[in-house]
Amino acid sequence: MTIFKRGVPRYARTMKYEAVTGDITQQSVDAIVNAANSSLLGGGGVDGAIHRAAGPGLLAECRKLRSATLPDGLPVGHAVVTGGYNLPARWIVHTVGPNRHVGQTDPGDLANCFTRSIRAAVKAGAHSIAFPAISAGIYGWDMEDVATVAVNAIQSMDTAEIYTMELIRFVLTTPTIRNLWQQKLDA
Ligand code: AR6
Repeated sequence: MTIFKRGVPRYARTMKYEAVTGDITQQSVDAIVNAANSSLLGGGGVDGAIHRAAGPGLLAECRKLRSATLPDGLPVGHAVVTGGYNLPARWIVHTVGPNRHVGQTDPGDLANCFTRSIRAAVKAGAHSIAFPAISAGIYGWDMEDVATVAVNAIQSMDTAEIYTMELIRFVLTTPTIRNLWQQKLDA
């Protein structure tokens, strides 16, 4: 039986979650998420890797976004979509995680990064999305806290709102970190 909620078939598709070891720039998914900074103009960590792999078209689109719609930059916990350029992914969702080093310790901001990135990807038309461990690098959050916040936030989303999303993948850099995220998914 199909249950309808707000006009969409609630159980029309099955969402799969997975945690893998790898490089997010190499993921063949519809959208990858960038742990960016508010400037959107690149940086280190996964942001630097994504800009290098995507090529100069990405920076040009980010500059246009800044001058057209985001003159003050992208606020913490928000998300914006660009093209994927030279990446296998069609879209990049840029989000800005909270930075513990400047006192941004609210888990709600981090939760928003995950949920708003999924909403932005769904709106663009993505059926699959890959996340890095947002804020667990240069921004100084504890990896287990990030995994807990991410999994709880995503699993609390209204399924009707994101029913077209079929795959949510977390891309981690070591087997130990991957296993930690898998434990959160299995809990
Ligand atoms: N694929 C998957 N994960 C990666 C990759 C990769 N290619 N490269 C790094 N990671 P970080 P943040 C992991 O520092 O903490 C930038 O300068 C990394 O090991 O990239 O949100 C931005 O411009 C870590 O576990 O993001 C901002 O200024 C996780 O991705 C700032 O860093 C996130 O680490 C954002 O800091």
